[in-house]
Amino acid sequence: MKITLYEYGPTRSQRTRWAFLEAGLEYESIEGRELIHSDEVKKIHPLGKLPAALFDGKPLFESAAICTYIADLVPEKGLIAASGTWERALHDQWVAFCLTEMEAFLWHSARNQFVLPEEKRLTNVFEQNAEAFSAGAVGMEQAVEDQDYLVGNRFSVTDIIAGFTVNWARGMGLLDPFPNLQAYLARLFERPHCTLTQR
Ligand SMILES: N[C@@H](CCC(=O)N[C@@H](CS)C(=O)NCC(=O)O)C(=O)O
Repeated sequence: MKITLYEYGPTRSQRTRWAFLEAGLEYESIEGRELIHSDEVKKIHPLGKLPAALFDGKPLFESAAICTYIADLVPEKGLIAASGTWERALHDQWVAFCLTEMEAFLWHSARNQFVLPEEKRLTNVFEQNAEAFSAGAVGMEQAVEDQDYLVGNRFSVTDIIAGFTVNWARGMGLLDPFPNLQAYLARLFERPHCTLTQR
């Protein structure tokens, strides 16, 4: 299969790169900040965002969807449970929870800090977003209290997706109340293929 990944280092592309490395799949990397909103990427992602991928010419966007598909391509690597199993349901649960109850609030703060043009930025969203993130993080904190990883107590693609969010929160100083998430992140950083950065 010919795989092309449009990516840019410090972004959610970290998830897809990490998933490819764990899967042991070769891919062509097209990298650069200038790809964001480019005509080339808009052919794949309706909003021209990164990451975006082509699998044998077929477009796929959303980092979680790309990572999940990568994991499904290599069942022998044990990065994800089969469709229809309880563990797969837990993968879907944690991905949806992570993106909607945690990462969405980090992203909304980022948009109002540096993504949107200055004149469009709101100045009073940060406290509310931090509180909403923390409410979600309590749920994930409990999940990794008595297990090392989110699904079936073994590393999976779910941890790649969630780990990026948890690391983002660490960078924003939001992890202090969550010792279990700090330990979880430390475990993820120990993995040889981990692409998360200590920014
Ligand atoms: N939910 C998407 C988010 C993609 C996204 O927002 N990517 C950022 C880089 S991390 C981007 O391209 N931003 C440009 C923009 O917001 O217009 C995913 O996880 O892939």
